Amino acid sequence: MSARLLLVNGPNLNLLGTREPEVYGTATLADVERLAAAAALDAGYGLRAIQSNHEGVLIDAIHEARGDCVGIIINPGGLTHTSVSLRDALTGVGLPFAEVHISDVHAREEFRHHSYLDDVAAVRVIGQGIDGYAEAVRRLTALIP
Ligand code: CA2
Repeated sequence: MSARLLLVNGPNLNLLGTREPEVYGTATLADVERLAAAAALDAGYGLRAIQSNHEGVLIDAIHEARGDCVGIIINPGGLTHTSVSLRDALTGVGLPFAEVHISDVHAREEFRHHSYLDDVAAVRVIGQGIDGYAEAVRRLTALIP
């Protein structure tokens, strides 16, 4: 069986494709998960995907990736800008991870400019729409021995 990646999408990303197409495009979360799984397969990896609107559920999923996955691709949604606990979970499991943002957070409100993950992420992909997930898979898997 091939090694696996964990794809984590945080709060409100289940709304993709339903609102704010000018910011987030028209693709759905299912499209994102399909795209990332295809990129993982191309790179020789399997992929497990989770989305939750609950910080603790995301943290539990990150903990469970230890021993099961070799890397994590995460779009933490708004928790990017608020959550020390999510950062601690990611550094705590010690897996390399890619931080993805669909929109260009640096071109938006100032409160989106700060990330609690930016200095510990192995890869960051920002403002490339949903294609950024595939790019993150490619760049992260290139770093995994
Ligand atoms: O650009 C990104 O991917 C974000 O991580 C998305 C978060 C936002 O808080 C970050 O600053 C940047 C928000 C996700 C909400 O997604 C929606 C999608 C469609 C409709 C409404 C919200």
